[in-house]
Amino acid sequence: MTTKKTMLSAVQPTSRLTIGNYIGAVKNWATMQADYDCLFFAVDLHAISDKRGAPELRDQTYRTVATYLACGLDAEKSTLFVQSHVPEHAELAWVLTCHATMGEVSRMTQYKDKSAKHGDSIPMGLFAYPVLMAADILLYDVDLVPVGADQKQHVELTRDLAIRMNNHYTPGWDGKDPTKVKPALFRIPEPWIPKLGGKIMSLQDPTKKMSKSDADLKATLFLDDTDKDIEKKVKSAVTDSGSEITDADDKPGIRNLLTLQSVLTGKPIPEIVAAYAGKMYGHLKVDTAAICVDAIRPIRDETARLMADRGYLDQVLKRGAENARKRAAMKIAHVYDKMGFIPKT
Ligand code: AQP
Repeated sequence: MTTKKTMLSAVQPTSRLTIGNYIGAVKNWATMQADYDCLFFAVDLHAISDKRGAPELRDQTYRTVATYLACGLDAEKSTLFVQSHVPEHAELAWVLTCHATMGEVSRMTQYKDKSAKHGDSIPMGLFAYPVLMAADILLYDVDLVPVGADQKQHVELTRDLAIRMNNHYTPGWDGKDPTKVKPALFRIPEPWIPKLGGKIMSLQDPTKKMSKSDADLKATLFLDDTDKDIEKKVKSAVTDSGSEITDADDKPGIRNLLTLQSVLTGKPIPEIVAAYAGKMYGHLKVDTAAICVDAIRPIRDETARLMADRGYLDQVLKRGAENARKRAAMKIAHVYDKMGFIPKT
């Protein structure tokens, strides 16, 4: 039995991973995995909340897992799997759907942003997405969920649902009097957001988050972009009026480049700014491009190597799913029991 706290996080295999997914999420998972009992997975069930073709989904799912490994996730230390290999995620999602309210789910900012392009035909899956995410987390009694800033609201919804269900099905769970404490139905997870880099911005519109499914390919640095593409994209990044390199609210484009540099080199932003005194935006772009090339190149090369070895990826996923399924089956049986479902014989 491990005494480590449990940590869980995931990426949607909707497209190739971006430097935003890396800095806001996967890079931190790799550093933290030694200290936690970790579950990392590709949320393929989430990815179909916006339609895509079967070959694309399959390829992106493998690519997501290969990228995880290339970014330093270790299949010997962490449980790596694919969401659809553990059917309990969908089962618990239905249970939570019956306890969530339309009002609280419709307040989710990401839903408002992502549904805007669908007019009157918003897929229900897009609406229910945060409830499935809550199931992903609550299924494993998770302590910590490292995410980018855009997902904080979803972790807060997860906490609200867990507290609601604990109060209903395990009343007294949170008693401050230790003699009254009962085991809760669900552990209440905490979000973890990096102090810097929790929201890397689009290179073409620095007021908008960099997203892997942005239609404008120049807006996004993918973790398998060529060196030339990275250089071109960073050099054509939209910057701000003026010419002084400062970290200021009215210079979101410059701030984004400074953030990329700072997270990837470990240098504090004021030190980077000081080094550019009297220099032009062009200098900042050239250096940022070189730093991004150095960070992305090994990830790209290792991802390509792993993508050519499907047998190995399948082996990693099989082991991960077996481990995750054991934990998930125990949890769902406990939840069903507390809710009054007749046990399977
Ligand atoms: N730009 C970003 N900066 C920092 N962190 C980010 N994340 C995403 N974009 C940035 C974090 O990456 C993790 C995985 O994200 P996801 O795939 O589950 O969904 P998302 O937040 O919707 O990411 P994308 O890239 O914008 O995907 P699409 O385009 O498919 O919707 C999360 O921890 C997220 O916060």
